[in-house]
Amino acid sequence: MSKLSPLKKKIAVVLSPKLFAFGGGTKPVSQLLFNKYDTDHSGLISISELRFLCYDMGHFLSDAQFEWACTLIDKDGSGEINYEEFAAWWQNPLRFDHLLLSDDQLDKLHKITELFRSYDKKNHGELDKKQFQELFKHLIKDKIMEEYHANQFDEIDRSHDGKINFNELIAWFYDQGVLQKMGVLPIKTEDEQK
Ligand SMILES: [Ca+2]
Ligand SMILES: [Ca+2]
Repeated sequence: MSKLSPLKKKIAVVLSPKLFAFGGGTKPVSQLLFNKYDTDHSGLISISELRFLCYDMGHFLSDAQFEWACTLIDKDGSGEINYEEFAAWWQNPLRFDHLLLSDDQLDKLHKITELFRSYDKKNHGELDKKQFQELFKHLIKDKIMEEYHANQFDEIDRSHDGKINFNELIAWFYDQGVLQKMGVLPIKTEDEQK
């Protein structure tokens, strides 16, 4: 129940971040920012453009944190960030908290990386269906995943190329709450941050 008067309510709506527009447009902030930092207007944000964006917003990331930022935001592992990927990250109130991992969190992430690599026998940076099933057995044994997830290969393979790269696995882990469970991301609700 809001205690705001009708006029104040109206102002609150006008100033809500989703509707807030600058430059006279009515595009969402995420779209305006995307366009601003896509400096070469390729329709994608490159890794160097992302680095500039973070720095420009006052967040200086270490190399390890920045590498993680690319993994987390570039969900399909294409090497660039499309608008959909950018908006999904930007709309999360914890967007920068999720990038600025501590050494302890990065250590836990490293364990996932090592595990993924141990099944990527030929260092292709991605796992085929058979390799992924092997990784899956391991994750089930470690109680990170459940049996019923076993048939979700196509869902995890965001790029639909029949292979699962590390970014795709992380994106799926993120959606399933696995990163919190493993201590890579803090267990905090979005409300606690506000
Ligand atoms: Ca991408
Ligand atoms: Ca893929």
